[in-house]
Amino acid sequence: MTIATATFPIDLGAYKPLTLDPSQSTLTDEQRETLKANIQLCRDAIVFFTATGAARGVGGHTGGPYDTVPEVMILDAFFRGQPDQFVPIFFDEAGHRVATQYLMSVLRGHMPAEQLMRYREADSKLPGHPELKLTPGVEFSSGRLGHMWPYVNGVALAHPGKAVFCLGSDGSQQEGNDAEAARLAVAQHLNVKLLIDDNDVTIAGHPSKYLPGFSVRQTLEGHGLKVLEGDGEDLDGLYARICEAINTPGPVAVINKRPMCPGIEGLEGSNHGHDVISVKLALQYLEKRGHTAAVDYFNQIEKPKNTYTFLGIGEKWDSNRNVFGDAVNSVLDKMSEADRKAKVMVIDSDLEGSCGLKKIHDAHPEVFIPSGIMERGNLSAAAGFGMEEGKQGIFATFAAFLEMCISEITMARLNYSNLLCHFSHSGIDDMADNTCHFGLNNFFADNGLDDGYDTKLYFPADANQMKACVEAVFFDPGLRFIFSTRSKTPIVLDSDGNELFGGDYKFVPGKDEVIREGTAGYIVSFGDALYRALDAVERLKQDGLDVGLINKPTLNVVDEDMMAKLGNAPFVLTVECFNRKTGLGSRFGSWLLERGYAPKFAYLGTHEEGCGGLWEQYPHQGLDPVGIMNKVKQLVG
Ligand SMILES: Cc1ncc(C[n+]2csc(CCOP(=O)(O)OP(=O)(O)O)c2C)c(N)n1
Repeated sequence: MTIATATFPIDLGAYKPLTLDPSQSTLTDEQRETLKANIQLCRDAIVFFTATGAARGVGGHTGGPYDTVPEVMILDAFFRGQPDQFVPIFFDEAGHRVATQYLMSVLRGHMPAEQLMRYREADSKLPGHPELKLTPGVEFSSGRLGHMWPYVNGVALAHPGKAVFCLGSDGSQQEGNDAEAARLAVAQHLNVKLLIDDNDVTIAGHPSKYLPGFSVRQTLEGHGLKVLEGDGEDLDGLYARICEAINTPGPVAVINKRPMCPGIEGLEGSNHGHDVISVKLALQYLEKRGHTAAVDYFNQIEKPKNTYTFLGIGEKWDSNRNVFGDAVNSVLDKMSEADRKAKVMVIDSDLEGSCGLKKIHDAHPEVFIPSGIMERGNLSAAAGFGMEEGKQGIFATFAAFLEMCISEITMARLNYSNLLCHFSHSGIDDMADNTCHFGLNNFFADNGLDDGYDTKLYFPADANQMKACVEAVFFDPGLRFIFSTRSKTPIVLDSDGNELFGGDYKFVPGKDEVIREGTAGYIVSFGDALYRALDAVERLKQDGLDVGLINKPTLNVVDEDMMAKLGNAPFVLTVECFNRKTGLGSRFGSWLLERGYAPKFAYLGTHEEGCGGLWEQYPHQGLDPVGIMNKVKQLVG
């Protein structure tokens, strides 16, 4: 584990609280030198403490916060110099740049610098995106792209006479929300100033390549904003443009062109700079900058590991989000190229590497569209492709963003689309990104009426079941949603140690599956909660409590035979990673009652905001085997 007593190895005391006045649009030599020193210091600090996230295996983001340091330093000096002229908050649309917020919190005296060395660690209160009221000094919540500018418009309306800043990015500008925000800002002449880092880098690549024709400047000019574009690394020019933006009433966008990670060898201009810097490159950078103590600190960091041994599973763990891509490929491989092109279209929203679509991109580029960060539009495009019988549109992103697409899903259903969606990063496991990235409300996808066009929700439990599920439902008509987690899941075994979903297993939509029989009562579970529930069941059996386990891989279809079996059991406990308020448990009790069954009943699910970190999210929610066993004992006791 991290040595908690170590001191922050870069002297943040060297930070010089500068005061600037935007009515003076040129910098004195002294101001310029101070700004430059502050920028370098903060960039070094960001490289250092975000890399501790890489060293601990909790990931993170370096390039975005590193890039935008110059504008943040200028704002900090304005906020100090003219506090009444501004809402003094560094609102940021790109919440992954949270390192900036944490660093500014330290520089403003809200946290000790040492806290930064626990970036993204469980229970450190430094999760992957800013969360208001969680972290001292953090003044807003962010993390879903395109969700902040519209919000900042409201802040500006609430503070007439003050300028409100919003740090933006060429990634967040791709979201439709920002186009709406632009129109409102222009129509209402809101005093909103956007500082947009236009580095031509997002996660999957370069917008100029995958979205040719898209121009942040032309987009915003088209909406009627005044745009001041220039080189973000030219400090005098940047300063002058920000001053001009402040001195011009109404909405202004200051667009700052720069390569990703300027000055970081190995990352400059690369989309790998979006993610956390590798320890190797960070050491190289810090060594070159003379930060020996920072370099030495990495020797003390140990990757935390979950050492718990789960019962009922095989040795192999696999990543179902990638297995989805492999499984789609195995269907596509069997089709002719002409057939594939005519019948299948797969569209990405800048997350192909994370949600398994890259596998399809690599194997079958002829059916693949690498698109922008435009989930709503991309889902609708997939649905439109699948409007005709025999055609399938395939869409994928993180489950958190399913919440954005509910209306598009409704329209896809009303248009009788054939749409196969993969929402990876469902639930909470391994989510250092924390609460704004939890995929909790996946049942919202089943938002049609009883007589509506077919909609099915599937959450396979392991790699075998994912393959079987994709194969079984690929050509089905209707809306199909397949869920997977960020984390790997183990292969589920039967009581004899054989792979439960291996061999000639066939996935049958709508059918619940007995994983273990039991006489004391049943746990009903699915997805990545299933193997944890299985471990609990095995241990309870060892303790003499004969609890059974049911897998419910089709989440939204009642299996009447299984209901009869469960209804006559002494208790039913549902265990899931989804929101307790909207998940399976919130409806399973009604399903039992309306059939005249009344076993003892309880339901476990995600019910609290996250604790950061990786697997630690599960015990934090009481969803780990210990939490499950305790709940069972409560029910039977
Ligand atoms: C609504 C939404 N969709 C997708 C994501 C996942 N995501 C996080 S950052 C990112 C790319 C961001 O690019 P940009 O904002 O330009 O940041 P930079 O790469 O410059 O750090 C994506 C797609 C998200 N956080 N929110």
